[in-house]
Amino acid sequence: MGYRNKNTGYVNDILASRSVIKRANYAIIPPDGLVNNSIPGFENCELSILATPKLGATFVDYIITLLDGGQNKAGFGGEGIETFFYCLEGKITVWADDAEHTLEAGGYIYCPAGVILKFANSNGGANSEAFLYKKKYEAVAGYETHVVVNNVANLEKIAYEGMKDVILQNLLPADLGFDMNFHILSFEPGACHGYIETHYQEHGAYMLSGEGVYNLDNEWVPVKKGDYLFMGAYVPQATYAVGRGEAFSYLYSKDCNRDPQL
Ligand code: UGY
Ligand code: MN
Repeated sequence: MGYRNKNTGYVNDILASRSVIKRANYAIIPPDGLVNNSIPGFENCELSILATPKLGATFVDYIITLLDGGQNKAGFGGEGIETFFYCLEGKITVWADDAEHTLEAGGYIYCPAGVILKFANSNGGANSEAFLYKKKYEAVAGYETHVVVNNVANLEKIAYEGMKDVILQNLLPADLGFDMNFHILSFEPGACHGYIETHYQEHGAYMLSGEGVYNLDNEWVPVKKGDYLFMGAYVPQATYAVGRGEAFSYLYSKDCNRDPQL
């Protein structure tokens, strides 16, 4: 149900939801409960806001359907704000300041603070889907970031912490200028984390494929493709991949390379 799958109106059952919102701790946001938002600059886009500072995140995540003519040519990001844009489906032209690139599924662009990101659907009249992120950049003297444009198909597949059926891909460079990174973790059915993580860093995670049972603050919850998870600082977290045949994978952000502020 819900606007994202165009299934609105009365249901023949009791209203129910898989959403769980624990502010400043964690959140599970399935697509069914999302609503359409209009934000100046975004034209012909259906846009849902995911994690924000109101939920306890230091970043903002969005999921966007770019309709025919969907674009943001007014510009996104800019002074003090770094941005990341990931093409989930379709074909999207992006500009970092004035340099043009084309993204297809798995393609992404990172724009440093001060660089304006623009984008436009270029999928021949069909919709495209994208994930968008912004955060205040935490600068460190002597280091800087740069525009990154790539596709996950080009990235090294790393056996995660020695487990061959858990694959990690790092989307941004390890340079200390970057105060965050995006990663994809992909678990074959039956694979899992090696331990329940408890760490200072936050995540916003978009489920790309498959199904898993996720431990968030020691509650086990089923999640699947299309769901979004917010994991705040220190929330215990781990997953078992379940489902049949398809890997459980998700795209997620993680802050890095900075000493926590007092
Ligand atoms: O990088 C991470 O912290 C990652 N392993 N966390 C997670 O998958 N919840
Ligand atoms: Mn983690």
